[in-house]
Amino acid sequence: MSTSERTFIAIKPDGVQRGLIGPIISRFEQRGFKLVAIKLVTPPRELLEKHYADLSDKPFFPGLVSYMLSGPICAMIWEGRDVVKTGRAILGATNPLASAPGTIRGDYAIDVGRNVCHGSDSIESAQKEIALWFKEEEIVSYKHSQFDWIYEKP
Ligand code: D4T
Repeated sequence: MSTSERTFIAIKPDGVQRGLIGPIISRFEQRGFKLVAIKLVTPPRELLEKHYADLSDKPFFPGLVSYMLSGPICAMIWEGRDVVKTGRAILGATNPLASAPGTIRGDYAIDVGRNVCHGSDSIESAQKEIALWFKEEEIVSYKHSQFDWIYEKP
């Protein structure tokens, strides 16, 4: 388990339109994770089709891609110990009705087709998604900071 583990978190168009960027960022910050990249994007259809390639044969795929094209997305990379698994826990179950209260989806959503946010489901997916959504120069490093990162001390 590495302190430099990274995950890709996206606030989907419904989350952006509903003013949930701040609350979602707060949950990751307050938990102790580090924001290393962030941008608002309206990605091309091809990027979304690659992002959801594993779901391309599902009946909900066309609707999913249209929904993801319906407005800006807040794309982020968060870093920290066990951030992939813990990030998914912060988001809650894919179907918001199965998400526990206290999770993002459990507090803000009821519809699987409008589930506010996305989080990588494995370290391998995170690496692929980060490479798909971000250029290397868009990711910051805290390594040269004057101070240690308090949460990463042994
Ligand atoms: P994302 O990728 O949005 O974090 O979702 P998950 O990783 O939690 O779940 P997923 O890949 O199975 O689903 C991707 C995306 O499709 C939408 N969806 C899903 C939908 O509209 N209808 C459905 O029946 C399912 C299962 C929601 C998330």
